Amino acid sequence: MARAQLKITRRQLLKSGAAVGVAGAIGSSGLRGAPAHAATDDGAWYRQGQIRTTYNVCDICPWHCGVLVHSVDGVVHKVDGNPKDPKAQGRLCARGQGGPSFMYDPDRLRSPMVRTGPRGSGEFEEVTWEYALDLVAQELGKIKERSGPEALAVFGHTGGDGWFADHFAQAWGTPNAAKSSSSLCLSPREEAATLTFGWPVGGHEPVDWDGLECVALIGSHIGEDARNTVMQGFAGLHRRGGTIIAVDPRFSSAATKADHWLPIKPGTDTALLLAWIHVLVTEGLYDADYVEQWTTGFDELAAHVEDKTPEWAAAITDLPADQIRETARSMAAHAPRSVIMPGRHVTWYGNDTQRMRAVFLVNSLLGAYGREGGFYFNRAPYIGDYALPPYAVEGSAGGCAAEPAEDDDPLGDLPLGPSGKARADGVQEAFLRGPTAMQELIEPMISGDPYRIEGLLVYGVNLLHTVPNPARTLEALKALDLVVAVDVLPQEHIAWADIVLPEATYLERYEDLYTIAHKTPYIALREPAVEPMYDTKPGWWISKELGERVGLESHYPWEDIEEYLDERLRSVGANLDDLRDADGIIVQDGRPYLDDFDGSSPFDTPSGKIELYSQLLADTGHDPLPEYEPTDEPPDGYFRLLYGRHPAHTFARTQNTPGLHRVYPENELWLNAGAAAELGVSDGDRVMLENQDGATDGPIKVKATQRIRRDAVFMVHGFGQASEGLSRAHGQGASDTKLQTRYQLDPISGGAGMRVNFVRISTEA
Ligand code: MGD
Ligand code: MGD
Repeated sequence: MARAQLKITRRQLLKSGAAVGVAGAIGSSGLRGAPAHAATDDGAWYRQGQIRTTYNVCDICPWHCGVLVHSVDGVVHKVDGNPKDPKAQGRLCARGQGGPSFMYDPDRLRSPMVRTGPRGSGEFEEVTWEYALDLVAQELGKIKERSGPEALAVFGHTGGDGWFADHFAQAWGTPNAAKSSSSLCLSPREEAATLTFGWPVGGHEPVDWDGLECVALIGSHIGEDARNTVMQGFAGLHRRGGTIIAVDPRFSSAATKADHWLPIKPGTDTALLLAWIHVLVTEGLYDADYVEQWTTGFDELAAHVEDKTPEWAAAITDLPADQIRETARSMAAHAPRSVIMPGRHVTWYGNDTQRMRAVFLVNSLLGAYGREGGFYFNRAPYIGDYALPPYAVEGSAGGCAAEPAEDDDPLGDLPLGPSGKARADGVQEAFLRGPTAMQELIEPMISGDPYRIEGLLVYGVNLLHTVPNPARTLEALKALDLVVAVDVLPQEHIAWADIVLPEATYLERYEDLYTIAHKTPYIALREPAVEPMYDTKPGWWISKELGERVGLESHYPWEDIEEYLDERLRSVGANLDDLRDADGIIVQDGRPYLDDFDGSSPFDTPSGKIELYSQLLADTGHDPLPEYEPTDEPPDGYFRLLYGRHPAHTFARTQNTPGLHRVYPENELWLNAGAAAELGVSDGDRVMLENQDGATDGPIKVKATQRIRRDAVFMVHGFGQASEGLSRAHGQGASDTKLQTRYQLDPISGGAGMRVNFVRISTEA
């Protein structure tokens, strides 16, 4: 391939264009390419011309609601929830409505860039796509020749990560591909579900909200965790007078709507769950017929919880024994229309798979799985793949965005959720330790152990805000031979990249089809509403151009994305126009309840039943039944650092979005009012935080409140941005990540528990 012989030296690079500082290259000199009114509210955009409506899947958060995008004369003005979309149900959260503002953020990356100064200096020059892609291909080729394909790590998250962390990585031949939504989010849950039911929960938690009567929330802070469908379901339950039990050290938004708030001592939830099981079992409140027909290991579980009384748990959790008993009875009174939410961000203290198993055991005793008003079975839609040669390395990088479609028998078994491919191949053991853990790939970049990772391709991952211990990530960024970043904004890690490839936002591009495992499985379309702004390109195009340059042409045989999508849709008797005619969504039939299985078992475990006792865990040296393990206590003078969401922001990606920044410009430190008084700190004071290892961040504004226990503080994740290219977010609030120098590894899933850090408060700010 002629391109592969191209020789570009750094010296030539420097000559090929004027070097510019980060502010010039990725700075904030106003909108190029968009009319000035695009991001403003002049109230009359809909009178300015013909409204064009296109179909899309929101990418402001990984929940991925279907949206209608309204534009006039090539300017996007408004997005609405697609009424036909089973997730959006015609509505959209504040973040989703901020989509156009995200797209018209004047700080966006505008052009491919190559680094000219030292790593971290943020000095780049703008180059052409041809030049940037040739250079990436050349450097990748060197790594492969020198050290093999596995010396490249590929990190991915956000909507287009499949083109990179799945497709490109597998075709290229590296097993070192990871998604932040796995080991830093939901891998313990998916591991626990696979061990218990034989399949993971999947991207969309299958709570059957419409008929639900009682929900218990272990952490899950619905309302602040602003997933559209979940908020709609929760609001419906509240409206109907359903029972709400909120277990949270903080009086969260959900707790304000709850019948019972259990201000639990952080890290002790497994003890509470075991006591709940004790009450259900000893008081005969479990669904005995369901347990008999669909579960194994009940006797072992009953013996295991015999001494796990509410009094035992009360001493551990700081909760009254009566409240523990009363809430267990309340859940049982509504069964099977009664569930504990499976949770989503569950990497908390390192023993997280066991805590999640305990959640699933309670739900099983309530008889909730496959029952109306409990949990439905979420089945992935049938759709064929584009025919391709076998990959060099098989296995998805996992994560909630990766929802492999059911690609064989449309009437076949249950869906494959994240990492389901490993399960389908009959290698369930491989699931222990989950998909590759992102935080564990950092070490070989620094130490070379067990072998050196030399290159990193990072797509849509906010490296220095997402992975705990960013100081260690920085070390890795310094040690790597090649760092390529595909992003839309000048996030902090961009300054450390050698080559930056700016992607078009989701409103400006096509994507692979969204195949959503759901009660009614469905296929959803992302199409561009407008042309990409500046010199940005869609991820599918970047992946294909790169693939072709590194000799992977056979893995990218499609002419363009429309041909690719048409070919996949052919397997369901449709094409792109049909999908548009169907309002961007093709809905299929599911098999949501046990009754849909004609007596056969939907559970895919070795026993074909829900495994209350896990032989697989016993065989691999783990506790076959969940045990409570204490976590370290905060040292004197320190508070446990807790974190979570704000309804107007997603992770660390929206803090600079003009419309969302206005709603919540900086985070606050929730501090117990009594503790604040003892420290001499008042509401609104700005303080610095220092963690147990001496890492500092801030200043952050104190929210002195009775809504949090005395032993913990809380802040919204995603603030404390150091990138000067983010003109609004820069320097606002504090970063939880920078204070997370430690994490506790979950031995079963590989998840990184991040709530094992402590901070003390200094008023010197
Ligand atoms: P959790 O960690 O369960 O996250 O959202 P969730 O899955 O709801 O919830 C945080 C809550 O746990 C806080 O209220 C905190 O006080 C409480 N907590 C802390 N420690 C403990 C403890 O030891 N025990 C108990 N019982 N509670 C504790 C995450 C989810 O949010 C995820 S993973 C994604 S992908 C989405 N992201 C997102 C977003 O970025 N922004 C908004 N607005 N919504 C989002 N929704 C989703
Ligand atoms: P974001 O901050 O949203 O989080 O991890 P990330 O997904 O890494 O970063 C998204 C990145 O993608 C940003 O760099 C953004 O600019 C870029 N981006 C946005 N849109 C696009 C696009 O269209 N194309 C491309 N190429 N890039 C785009 C989330 C992860 O973080 C998760 S899922 C969880 S649950 C954990 N939450 C969490 C936490 O609460 N606290 C701490 N300290 N760490 C956490 N880590 C985990």
